Amino acid sequence: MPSRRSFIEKSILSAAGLVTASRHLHLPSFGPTGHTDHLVISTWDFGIPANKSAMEVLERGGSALDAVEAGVMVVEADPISTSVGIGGFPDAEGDVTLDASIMNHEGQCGAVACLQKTLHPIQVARAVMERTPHVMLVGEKARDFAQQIGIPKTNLLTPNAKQAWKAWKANNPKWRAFSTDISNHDTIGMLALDKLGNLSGACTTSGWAFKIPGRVGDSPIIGAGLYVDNEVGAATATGTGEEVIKICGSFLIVELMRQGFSPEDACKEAVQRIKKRNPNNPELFVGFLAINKSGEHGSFSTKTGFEYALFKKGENKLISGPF
Ligand code: SD4
Repeated sequence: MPSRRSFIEKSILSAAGLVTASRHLHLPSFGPTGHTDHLVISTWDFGIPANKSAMEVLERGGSALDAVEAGVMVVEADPISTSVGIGGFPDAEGDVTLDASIMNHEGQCGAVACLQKTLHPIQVARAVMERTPHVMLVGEKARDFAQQIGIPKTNLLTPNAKQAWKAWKANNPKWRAFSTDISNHDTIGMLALDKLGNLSGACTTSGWAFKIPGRVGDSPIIGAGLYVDNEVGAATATGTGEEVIKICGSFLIVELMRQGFSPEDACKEAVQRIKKRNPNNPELFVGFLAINKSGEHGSFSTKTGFEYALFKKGENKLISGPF
């Protein structure tokens, strides 16, 4: 039985004859309980161990929110990853600064930006959501807040990252030649659907390698790097955050799914908008990942090379996304 709201939305859609939306109209198949199996999906190959941790939470009946937090924390704590948490490449002055956001099925959200010396920025983002009336804390004051809630300081600059920064600095004394190459853009964005059919998402990164100090990307910006609407679906982004912010990428994708786009078609439309704005930049990388309320998933990226990890029905696999 459709709700009054969805009936009205569909009627308006047909009455208006919205060609674009109806061309993509996609009716998700719901299981007997109103949703399909629980699942977790996340960007890049480090999504595999992250999904594993998140799925353990979902399997024991935990919430999607707890799952995404536990999942991304695996990558935040991994010093090998040079684009998330400890081991992340620093800014142009050699400081590792982190951006993170989290959003739950009630539309509650929290974020931190330009946060230093904190092993798990996602925990601070969640605390902003749950323990303050605010959505985002930034910089030194975000670190003060982390201290107040008992999160100790951690040095995040590993010897490997320091060496990479020194090598970069030797060739870029005036912070000029920033690269948008795919190699320094590897945020983890994770979306989960739990056994109750609720959605949540998390996104965490050290951002653009050797960025201008103070730069904040899309990952902590709700609607850009992450968005969740429990009636519709969820989306997250990786890649050049400036371009994601300009089109409100994740919010756009969720709104397109609301109009009937499949997750993949919604991601593709977002990518096409970015491509249209950047006709002369074939190297620009942005990738989107989305799931809808019935657990269907999809991705799309501006160029080849994007992969994501999907854990569903006992199988945790890496998928090459379309571009
Ligand atoms: C940013 N989108 O800061 C983030 C980081 C990234 O893959 O590079 N993601 O722009």
